[in-house]
Amino acid sequence: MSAAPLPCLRPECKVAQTGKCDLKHDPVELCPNYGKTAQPSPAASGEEQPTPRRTAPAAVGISSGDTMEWEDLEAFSRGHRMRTVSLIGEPRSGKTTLIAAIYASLCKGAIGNRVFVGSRTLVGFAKRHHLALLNSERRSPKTPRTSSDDPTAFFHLALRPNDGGPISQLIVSDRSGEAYQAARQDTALVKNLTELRLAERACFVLNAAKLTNPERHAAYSRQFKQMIYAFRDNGAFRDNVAIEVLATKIDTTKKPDRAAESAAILDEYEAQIVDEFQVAGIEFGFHRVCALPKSHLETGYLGLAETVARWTTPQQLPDVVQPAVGDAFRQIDRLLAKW
Ligand SMILES: Nc1nc2c(ncn2[C@@H]2O[C@H](COP(=O)(O)OP(=O)(O)O)[C@@H](O)[C@H]2O)c(=O)[nH]1
Ligand SMILES: [Mg+2]
Repeated sequence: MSAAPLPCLRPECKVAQTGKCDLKHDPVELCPNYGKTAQPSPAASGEEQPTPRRTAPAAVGISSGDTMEWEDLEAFSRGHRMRTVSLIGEPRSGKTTLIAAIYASLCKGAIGNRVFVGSRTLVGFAKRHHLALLNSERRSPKTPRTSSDDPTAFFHLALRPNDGGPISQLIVSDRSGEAYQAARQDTALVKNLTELRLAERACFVLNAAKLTNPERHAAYSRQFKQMIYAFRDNGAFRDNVAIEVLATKIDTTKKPDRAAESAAILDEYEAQIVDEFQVAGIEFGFHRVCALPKSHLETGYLGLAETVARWTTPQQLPDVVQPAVGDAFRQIDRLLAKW
């Protein structure tokens, strides 16, 4: 037989025998201890209590401002119509410096007629720019090497034409030149260059310093074209991709002792490459930039505004407006016909 429950929580209270509350509550039911039994503690009962489930508040993502990776870009693409450019080139061709130069130019004001509206990757830009230009104790500026282990980095810029046109959400990808070099040599690796499928515009960065160097010209000019062929012919790009060759380090070709010779080499190579790669239906261009005029200061920064303008030219979208119906039956159609 189980013992009757104690009518009071306080063991010294005699309410069970006398019917009177030790604490003088009358009626006894008013006593907060009356009719309650002490709960055995979990430790005393030996039972393991389930730990109460705590639901964490939903995490709020705070952008670090560094370059975007694939997951960030996927999230970004769900909310924005992007203009995508992939910078492609062998190591040390000048890809990262070009990005740093565009950022540096925007820090001073509009670039050509494109005004800065915003960026999700300002910290990423600032790091590249800082490392490209501000490393102390160096006799000349130097961009740190993009490591082959680094994932593809995506930079973002929101730009608006200063005549008030629509804002372009520009995304530029940068990755280590080693990955591109390896894929040129072994085309089985082309499929790993996933950022290229995303690109509306493939920008092959041509190192003009190497091209115009008599000792390196032959090998380099061949390898450069080989890279375009390897990627284009192995399905690296989407069907309607625009391809451009961007000859950078133009300042190195302007040194007075070899300027005429270098200009002739560049012109000839441009004519050759345009002839080979220009196909009907695909935009193809050859352009020149100087992103860091350290070899010939007089050249100055060159071609940056044109480059950004090209990358953010408003797209010609198909017209989806219904043609107006003449002499329409419905009032709404007649209204539309007036416009
Ligand atoms: N003279 C000159 N040097 C440049 C120019 N652009 C880049 N460089 C230098 O070329 C080297 C490689 O540049 P980087 O941007 O790191 O090449 P990446 O490997 O293609 O990203 C660095 O030392 C840069 O300072 C340029 O327009 N002119
Ligand atoms: Mg780099």
